[in-house]
Amino acid sequence: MSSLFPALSPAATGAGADRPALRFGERSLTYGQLAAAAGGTADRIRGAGRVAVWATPAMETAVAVVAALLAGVPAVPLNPKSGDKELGHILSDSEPSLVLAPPGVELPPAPGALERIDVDVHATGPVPEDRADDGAPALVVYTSGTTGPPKGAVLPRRALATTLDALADAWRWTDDDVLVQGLPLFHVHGLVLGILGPLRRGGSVRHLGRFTTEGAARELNDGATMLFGVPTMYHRIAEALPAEPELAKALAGARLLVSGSAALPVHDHERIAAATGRRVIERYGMTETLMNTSVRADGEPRAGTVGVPLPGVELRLVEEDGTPIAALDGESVGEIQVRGPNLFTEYLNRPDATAAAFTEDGFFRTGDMAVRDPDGYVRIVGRKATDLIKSGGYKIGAGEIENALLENPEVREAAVTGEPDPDLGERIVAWIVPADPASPPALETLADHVAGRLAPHKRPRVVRYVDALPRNDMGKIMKRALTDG
Ligand code: MCA
Ligand code: AMP
Repeated sequence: MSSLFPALSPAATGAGADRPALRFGERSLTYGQLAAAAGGTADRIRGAGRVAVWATPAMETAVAVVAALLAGVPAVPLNPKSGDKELGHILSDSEPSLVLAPPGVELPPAPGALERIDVDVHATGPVPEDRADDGAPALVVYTSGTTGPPKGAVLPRRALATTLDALADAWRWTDDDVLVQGLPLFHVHGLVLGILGPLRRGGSVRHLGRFTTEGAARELNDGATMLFGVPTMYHRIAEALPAEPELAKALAGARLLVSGSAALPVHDHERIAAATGRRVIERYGMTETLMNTSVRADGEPRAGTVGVPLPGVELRLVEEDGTPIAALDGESVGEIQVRGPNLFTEYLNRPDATAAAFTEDGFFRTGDMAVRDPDGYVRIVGRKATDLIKSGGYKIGAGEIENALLENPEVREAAVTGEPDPDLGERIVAWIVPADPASPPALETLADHVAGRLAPHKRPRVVRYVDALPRNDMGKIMKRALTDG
């Protein structure tokens, strides 16, 4: 039983009430104002079973999530761009008793049917005494698997606290730090690291609403000390640097530039280093595990590595049969398995999937393949499942998209793969056997279909028409045989 946000306690806000906490564009809240707003909102949701949060990239989302955590009520962040099918699944699976949303925002039918509380960022109420247990659920974050709909990873308060404190240790992250970021707030990266992180430290965050290189440059040149982003954002920075001297100056002056959610290509690392004299550091995590490894602020930011295990995280590489690989030789490839207080407790309503995710001795099977260098640095070299695609830092399951595509009458058969993309890391490719070969469905039709049902980031970016899908004797689609030309 310990407070997740010591800086919001009445004692702390007495002395530090005027310290900046959150800024979204023109709107900002000090610690005193945030304590009052979250306290007021917490008061209205106390006793709720679970609350959904309509997670727009806005102040209301931060206030809503902090309020839920203060009230000891698990929060389920929803992607406000999710389509009907995805929203329907998440809501029927997580059964929130109400939804917290910004005033004036229209909700689609499924969340619209729930009791709604408009988040008032000017509300006032006392910060409740933090009584929840460390093992109590704090967040349920939905994450895609290879097949089927997304699973809700239940993250206990302990995982949030330990991962953020481990990052503070690794990054020398303090209350003097001012973070700038433009990440979505319905995933761990933007929400846990990018909002709850600064608040746990007593520092501040400026959220850009949506990421732009100009926004990042402006804030870093105006006092921000850290930048968090996915590789696509750093790729866009690398592309923009030659024409934007303000951006080079901004990055050169930052205390820490951190990339995560997917691998940052060495080429982008090198271009940024050459133009700014600064190296981006990478950390490696997952929705289910929060953060596992990082290059430390005082460590060597070697391109292509994600650094060393964070304090409290046990990490091992194992062979196919589960035998641990002891060698730190930079060559022996194994699956990363992790154990520690940073882990989730379960997939909601999915005891089968939860059981399959852990080894007998309590290690979580990440599905990521890696080697370890002689000094212990972890180098991720691939993924076990070809049916998981990382696009723009979002994890997307091929099966989920295939199912959505098959619901379109113009599609007879569908297979989805990821292929390399310089901007997104991987782009989603739909291989389609059209119902009517004489008039195959256009890419735009399929993209709209998937965006409207699931989410825009899950839409195919490329479509390839085929007469038949390559299948093995068992009838299983051979994805590796699906290559362009
Ligand atoms: C385009 N759009 C559409 C359609 N086509 N909307 C509906 N239907 C369509 N057919 C809209 C999109 O919604 C978007 O709107 C705009 O057009 C541009 O789309 P897109 O090209 O996809 O966006 P982008 O600007 O290229 O996005 C790149 C991005 C984004 C900003 C880097 O991919 C992103 O925010 N990635 C972050 C992912 C992330 O946080 N992952 C963390 C999970 P609009 O512009 O209005 O949105 S991993 C994690 O949490 C673990 C723990 C970890 O390790 O971090
Ligand atoms: P998600 O399920 O969306 O939380 O994504 C987690 C996955 O993102 C991990 O299993 C990795 O495959 C990938 N990932 C996260 N950070 C990194 C990184 N720094 N380098 C390579 N892959 C990463």
